[in-house]
Amino acid sequence: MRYYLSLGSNLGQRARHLAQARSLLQKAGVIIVRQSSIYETEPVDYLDQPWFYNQVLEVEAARSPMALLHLVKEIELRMKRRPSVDKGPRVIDIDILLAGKNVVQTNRLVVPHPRMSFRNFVMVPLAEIAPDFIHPLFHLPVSVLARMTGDSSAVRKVGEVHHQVQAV
Ligand code: PH2
Ligand code: MG
Ligand code: MG
Repeated sequence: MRYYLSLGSNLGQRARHLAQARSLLQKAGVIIVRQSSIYETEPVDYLDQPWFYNQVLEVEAARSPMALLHLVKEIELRMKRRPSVDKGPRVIDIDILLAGKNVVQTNRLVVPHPRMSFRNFVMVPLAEIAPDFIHPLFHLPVSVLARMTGDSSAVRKVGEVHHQVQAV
């Protein structure tokens, strides 16, 4: 199944943490199909913390949404993410944004991610690699939703990347 994942880090060597997360995903058999540029982003929700590096990945994974959630939690633990204040600083955060056109609503996982459409740090990188993807609940393309976040937090590109990573 095709997924979109959001990566975030705001502690230590942020770019290296994103790279390590991508590499651990690949080692677990997840294929990174496209990746956005990395953006430096102003914190939202919990404001008194360092700026983040954020990136969005399009991946192909032969796993159910719950199995992919299990894997990303394992990678977060492996990268020594320690419990912190809710929405506070972290070495790595890996969130499942979208699982194809599927809608998942369980206690442990909600997809599409319920806050994604209100966050520039998600929608700007997502629109870079998937502008035409139709949000399965709002029925609008990502490029349109990215202009409707209502979020005024700053997002700036750190480095350009080659979007195409692996052909499937
Ligand atoms: N993650 C949060 C809370 N706030 N702000 C930015 N800019 N980037 C994030 O990844 C982020 C955040 C909780 O996961
Ligand atoms: Mg998060
Ligand atoms: Mg998370």
